[in-house]
Amino acid sequence: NQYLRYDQLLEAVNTLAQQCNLLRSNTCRQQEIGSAYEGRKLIVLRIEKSQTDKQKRKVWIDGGIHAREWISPATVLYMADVLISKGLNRRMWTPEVVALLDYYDFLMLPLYNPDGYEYSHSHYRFWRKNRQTNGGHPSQSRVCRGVDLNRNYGYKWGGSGSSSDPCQDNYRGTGPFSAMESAAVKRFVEQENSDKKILLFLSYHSYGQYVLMPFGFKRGAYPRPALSAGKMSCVAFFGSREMFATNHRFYIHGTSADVLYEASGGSDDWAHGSLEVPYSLTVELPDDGAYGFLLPPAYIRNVGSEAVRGLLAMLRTIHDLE
Ligand code: 0X9
Ligand code: ZN
Repeated sequence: NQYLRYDQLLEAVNTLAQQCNLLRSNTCRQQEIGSAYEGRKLIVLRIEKSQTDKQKRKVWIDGGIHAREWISPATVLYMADVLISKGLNRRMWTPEVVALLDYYDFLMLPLYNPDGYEYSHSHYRFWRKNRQTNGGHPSQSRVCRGVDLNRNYGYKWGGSGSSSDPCQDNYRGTGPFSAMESAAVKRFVEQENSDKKILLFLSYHSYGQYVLMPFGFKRGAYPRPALSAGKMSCVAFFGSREMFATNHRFYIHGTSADVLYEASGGSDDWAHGSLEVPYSLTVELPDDGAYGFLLPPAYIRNVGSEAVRGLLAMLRTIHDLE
């Protein structure tokens, strides 16, 4: 019902993890994968029904990489809640979610950019980047702080749609993974994918209502044929179709560069291009511009429910394709 502050959000994740383990012991774990520039924790919630099944594939889900996109962390938290209650609580469970937790482990980072998120609550609502100082920059202006974490990834870093100017909102940083937050995520995701177990990589943003696939760094660059060919667009389409069916909000699907704009150094491009994760998508949550980033909290449940149904449809589609 409301957009939580950083402390409340970590408390909510903690509560979820406890509930999860009451329903089924040793299923959820919180992992501190690193910290943000100002010291706030980066917490991944692992939902893992069996630690011994070596066949299980993994699903990575992150939210809140951009500070002002408040609906994103709220939605990722909502999705974790639904996976746990419908997958583990026998009073609520639905067979599809129960089966899902048998097939996949979920690694969820609801709040990627806690410093920026707090700043967008306390000082400036439309802040986007993290909050690091950009060493040696002569300007005292506060806009010259921060790195756009979604321009800081190592695949095709430094190309179009990213800026070398620290005062811009899409500042790419001094080099690939120069930001503490993205470096922590890189380290963790690479380690989790050392056996190529990540099947689906999802990043939730707002706003615009898109399901975006690689590549974003240049127009006319498409997912790797050997890994996915047309399959990824099929997954994007069925995800957007299901989200439309839920609340009649229409999502456009396509490659980022083709349907949105060229932007290099994004997480989705890195997951697919460098890590060779077969399915990598960025979801731009509602709305389509009426409220934009200022989406009222009354929308959280709606957006959460369509995001959950979209996720299930994407996983169902992947299951059928693989
Ligand atoms: O520009 C972005 O980082 C994303 N849009 S947003 O308005 N939430 O900032 C889109 C990223 C799409 N992916 C790539 N360009 N790789
Ligand atoms: Zn974003």
